[in-house]
Amino acid sequence: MKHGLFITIEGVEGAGKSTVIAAITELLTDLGLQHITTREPGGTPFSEEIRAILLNNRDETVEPLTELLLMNAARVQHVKQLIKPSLHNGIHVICDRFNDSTFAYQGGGRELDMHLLETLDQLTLEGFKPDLTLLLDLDVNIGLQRAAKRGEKDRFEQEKYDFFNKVRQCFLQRAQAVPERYQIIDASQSENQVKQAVIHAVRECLAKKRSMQVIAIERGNVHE
Ligand code: T5A
Repeated sequence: MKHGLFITIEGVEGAGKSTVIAAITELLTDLGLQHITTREPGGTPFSEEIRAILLNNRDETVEPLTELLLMNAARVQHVKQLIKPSLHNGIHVICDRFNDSTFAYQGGGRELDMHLLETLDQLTLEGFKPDLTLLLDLDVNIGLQRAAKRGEKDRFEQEKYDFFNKVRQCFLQRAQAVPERYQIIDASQSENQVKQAVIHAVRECLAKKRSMQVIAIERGNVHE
């Protein structure tokens, strides 16, 4: 039985997610491990169309519930069409944002009812979750300054400090509640220090996975 690792990267705008994903890709390539990188919202052609709808600036106000439903719709497609089939083929999947972003942005930032989010999350993912979530924690102002260097702001980036601070606090609460799945990384460190911390966490996760597979093989539970 083959099964890849599912690793998600989370954090506020400009926390350095794209930067660390490049470092993880380099590590997995050096180790000769098959992997893909993907992102949310998005990841499949259909979900990328939903991403454009969600991120484009527009005059019409987008209702928080509309936003929530579209995030989850894109996720169903992404998980069923790309993430799960890749994992089942032994391919590691590195995903730029996943369901923690929904809890942080639509729950924390937009203040939608968390019970509603939990219900939709269960409907969307049926209990499926990442093996490891790296939370790049960063002061909101620093993140926004870094993100601002990129040019035109998308619809989310138009939000103010208070919104992103609620997002950050929600991420932290979720990570602190389940420490075995999350690694909180101080993203205010230099790029190199952040990359080293991320690589250490990914190596540990790979080692844990390997030792679990060895135990399963010894017990005769796995036929490779
Ligand atoms: N969203 C998403 C929801 O509301 N709900 C959901 O369920 C989901 C899935 C997606 C938007 O959708 C929202 C959240 C988002 O607003 P996105 O493009 O995925 O948008 O997210 P962004 O956060 O906008 O992505 P960014 O590209 O802004 O941030 P990154 O990837 O975290 O940052 P990165 O790596 O591009 O770095 C930004 C800059 O900082 C520098 C880099 O060189 C770069 O210039 N940098 C550092 N500088 C100093 N020190 C370091 N340690 C640095 N690391 C990076």
